[in-house]
Amino acid sequence: MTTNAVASASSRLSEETLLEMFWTMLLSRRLDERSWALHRQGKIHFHISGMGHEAAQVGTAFALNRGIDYVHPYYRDLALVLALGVTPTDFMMSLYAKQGEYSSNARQMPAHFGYKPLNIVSGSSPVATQVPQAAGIAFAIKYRQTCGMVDPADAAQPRVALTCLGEGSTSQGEWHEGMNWAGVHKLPFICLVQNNIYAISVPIESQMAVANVADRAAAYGVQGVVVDGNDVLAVYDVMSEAVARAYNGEGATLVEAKTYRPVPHSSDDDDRSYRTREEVEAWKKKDPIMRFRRLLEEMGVLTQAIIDDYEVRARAAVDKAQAEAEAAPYPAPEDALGAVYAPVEE
Ligand SMILES: Cc1ncc(C[n+]2csc(CCOP(=O)(O)OP(=O)(O)O)c2C)c(N)n1
Ligand SMILES: [Mg+2]
Repeated sequence: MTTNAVASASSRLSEETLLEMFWTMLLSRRLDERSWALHRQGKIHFHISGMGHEAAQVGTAFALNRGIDYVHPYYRDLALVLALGVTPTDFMMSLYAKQGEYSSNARQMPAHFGYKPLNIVSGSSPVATQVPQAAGIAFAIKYRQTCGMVDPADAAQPRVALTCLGEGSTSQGEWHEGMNWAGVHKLPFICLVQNNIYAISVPIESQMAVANVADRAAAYGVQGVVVDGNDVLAVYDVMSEAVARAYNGEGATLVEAKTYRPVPHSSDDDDRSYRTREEVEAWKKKDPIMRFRRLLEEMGVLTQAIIDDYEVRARAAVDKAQAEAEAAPYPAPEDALGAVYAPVEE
């Protein structure tokens, strides 16, 4: 094939889309930073961060048919869900656990993202439980497309189910079960492993005896791909191929995005106990937002004036989200007793 014939999907992105990707990554980072500050001020009880993972997540979201495909995220997926349509106010409402919170009326923990209108499926706290659930959704997609008993328009709609987790969580049995199911049934399924080399304090070498999570794909009969998770366009390219594979009935893909978490695991972790400051500082030179910024500047797509404008708008969006969440009431205490069991019909 000639070079032209293999032109990457990202080379066809418009300047407008490239800027939208950058904006989403920046907004996610600013929202994330504010969330840490709110926790340290004692205003919210918990935050778990997506910092450092923005390229892996935004590159993924932009390769999907957003609102049509199903996404079963994990707790680090703030940039992913923002790209899918969750708003900063939605997120702040969950941090503050306020009445009317978008996913569960404040019953779910923050960062357990779920939003039915956007096909975002909320997960449970035990890690990797989302994998067999997402493989089940992929099975349902394929069943609807092939069983001939459903709405023909729905059956004709190409769809994929995507789920995310960290590399440490691939040690859980659920991951293997979900991957195996996806391979056996050749499902329209993508598993994105965001490999930040730690599971809280446990480094990757204590977690697995192979170099890459994606090396295990062969054991399930699915395609395995390793990608630089700090390069948003590289992620977009491999994800675009994985989505095309799913849409074309060619089966599942395991994408491993290599990245880093430059902050503690959560607001309740102190990472100084298990890694050096030098390691964290070295990572900052690979920050995915700085990297994308440099690329877009070189391409002449991004200017200082645009960045200044984005910073002002991101700050305004985060301020507004915080103000709206602070002003909202808490749910009534008796709300905690409802929405667990179906009402008993007298
Ligand atoms: C089954 C289970 N065991 C332990 C935990 C506690 N826990 C929450 S997140 C986490 C680390 C997961 O690490 P990784 O999968 O690498 O994802 P990362 O947080 O690094 O993105 C652990 C051990 C849990 N939630 N569920
Ligand atoms: Mg990890």
